[in-house]
Amino acid sequence: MSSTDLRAHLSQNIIALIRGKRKIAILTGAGISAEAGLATFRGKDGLWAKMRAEELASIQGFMANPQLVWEWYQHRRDVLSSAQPASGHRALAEWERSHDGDFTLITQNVDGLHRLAGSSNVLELHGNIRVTRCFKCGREPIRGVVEFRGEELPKCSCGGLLRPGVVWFGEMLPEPELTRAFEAAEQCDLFLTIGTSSQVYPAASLPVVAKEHGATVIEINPEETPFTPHADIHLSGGAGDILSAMVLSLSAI
Ligand code: BV8
Ligand code: ZN
Repeated sequence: MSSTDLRAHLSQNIIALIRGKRKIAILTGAGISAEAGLATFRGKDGLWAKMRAEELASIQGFMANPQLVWEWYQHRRDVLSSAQPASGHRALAEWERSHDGDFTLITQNVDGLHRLAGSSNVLELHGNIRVTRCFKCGREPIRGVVEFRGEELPKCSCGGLLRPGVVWFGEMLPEPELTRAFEAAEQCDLFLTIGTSSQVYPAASLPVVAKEHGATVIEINPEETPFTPHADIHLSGGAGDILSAMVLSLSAI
């Protein structure tokens, strides 16, 4: 669909609906960063396609093979070092700036691209890949960037192994981010779930909570997900195209 058709399609039935909403909460997943060149997890050529999630993104996986896990995260950090926010990230930052009301951006992504695009009220539910902390004492090393280039595994001053500051399977999500995310889902009158396969909990329960509390829920994804049957509106397409057209139409008088 061309962007003008998309705008026309959006303006007839969605812009009017969105314009009237004051409390907006948004959940993003890897799909919004796919357009920045970052692989998703469960897509056909996704990060999990070659290896099992549990081997790479869990405490057991790290303890069993810290080198493999460090190689994987170092590779993702290297790819991220040249990535720029995509049009979807930029559109959400623009929308937050121009919105008159509450605007909470909840992300499962660990790439930091929402903040880089200028979004300010961002809740990183799964941590940030650029952060490093000690597996043993939890401290974040004061020295600069920690890298793993295949030799000695990075260590903390306490002697513990350092690890990426992300949330692995079986780990609790950070507070107060998680509490604020559920508060935003309960109190919002519009919830958008964008670029996520809606399979990882507790993040995947946020749009369900929003719906249960009376919000209008819009899903933006080129594919259907387990949440699609529960969405009020499913916009099938890329985050960048749809959000750019949406924000452009919202800004038109
Ligand atoms: C926890 C590490 C308490 C960081 C990740 C309740 C029910 C069932 C299971 C559980 C539950 N509670 C807990 C669990 C277990 C588990 C879980 O949810 N398992 C699932 C798989 C069944 N959850 C946990 O362990 C969480 N911890 O709850 O602690 C606890 C503790 C012990 C026991 C019980 C409870 C921790 C979850 C975090 C795990 N960490 N990764 C990293 O390396 O990045 S998971 C990984 O998946 C990433 O973090 C990622 O953020 C997350 C979600 O993936 P998506 O973002 O959705 O990406 P995906 O590739 O799947 O989908 C991309 C989508 O984009 C697709 O739909 C595609 O169509 C779309 N797309 C593609 N292109 C575009 C697009 N969309 C728009 N535009 C495009 N251009
Ligand atoms: Zn330590």
